[in-house]
Amino acid sequence: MEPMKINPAGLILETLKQSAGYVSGEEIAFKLKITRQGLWKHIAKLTRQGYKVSAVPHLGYKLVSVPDKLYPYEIQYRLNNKFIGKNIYYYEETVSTQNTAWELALDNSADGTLVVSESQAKGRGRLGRKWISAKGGIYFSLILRPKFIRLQDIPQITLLAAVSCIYGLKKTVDLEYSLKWPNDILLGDKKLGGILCEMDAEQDKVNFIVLGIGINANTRDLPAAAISLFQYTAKKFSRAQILRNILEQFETLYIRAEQESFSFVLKQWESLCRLWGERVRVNVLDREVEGVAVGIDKKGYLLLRKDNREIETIYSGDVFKCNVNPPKKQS
Ligand code: BT5
Repeated sequence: MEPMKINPAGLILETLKQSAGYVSGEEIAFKLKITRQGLWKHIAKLTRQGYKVSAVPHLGYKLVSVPDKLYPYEIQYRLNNKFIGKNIYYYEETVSTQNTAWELALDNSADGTLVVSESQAKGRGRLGRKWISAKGGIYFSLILRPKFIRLQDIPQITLLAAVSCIYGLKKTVDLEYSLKWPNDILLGDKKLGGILCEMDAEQDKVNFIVLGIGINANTRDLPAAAISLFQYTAKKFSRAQILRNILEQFETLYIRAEQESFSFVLKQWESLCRLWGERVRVNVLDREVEGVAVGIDKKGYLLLRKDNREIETIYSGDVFKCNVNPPKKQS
């Protein structure tokens, strides 16, 4: 499938969005250096994509409504970024944006390239778990080629992404979001989104990172432990706007981490996590550990105070509050 990129249709949209009233066809055609017939074809294409454009003889064109789609020109409209999301590959459906992004990364796609899809046939979480990816959600992967990140810093990219998601979401709609170690974005006590960080590395050198994020925005049917913005508020949101806000927050934090270090991200992450002082159970691959969550260390790993008062550092696993049952196992 061919990716969708910014094209004259995007520029026509931009012109229409900037005007409250009608814009004459002559004016648009002149601005874009295309014929009136060419303009008409692009408008027809936009209409097929779900845009409602009013066309009135002698007056011109006016944008009436925009579909809730993650089209590149919707994401990039007023995107205030230097490199994150400057290059976008859009799909109606992919197997997984992680797979597509990985192939593009191997094919030398630029730092900050975004792969976004309306749905995924086989969206995945950590350890090959399934990520429900029905239409209405936001599914995307970023290709990152950081020069400043060493292998041991990689978990902190997940934390940085999580903080960006909360700030980006808050900018769109201010709700009770929080974070759960290591990669969950919660709304109330249910999972609103998740982050998957995969990388290509050799020895201490990180070649590229494929950072995948899934957010239940306008999704309807989800399991009991999950929630979408729509389910929580009974309102629909512009997914393109949410994604744009997240991308802007991500670039700001990423550049700051490059200039300073990750320590500010760790502080922000800690302040957005509601686990501290809670008794939790952690499933660590082949065993279970119980204790009180007390914080994260300088590298972003979870610190657990066990009953014998020893502090154990948890490098990976799934955390559950002791009064909450873990969700049923999925393949
Ligand atoms: C994650 O894994 O939370 C990472 C999810 C990353 C998804 C994005 S979407 C774009 C990109 N392309 C992909 O293929 N993946 C990334 P983990 O911590 O392992 O959580 C997985 C668990 O979350 C599942 O086992 C379910 O219990 C639960 N789950 C599945 N789908 C969900 C959904 N849509 N919302 C909330 N929880 C879900």
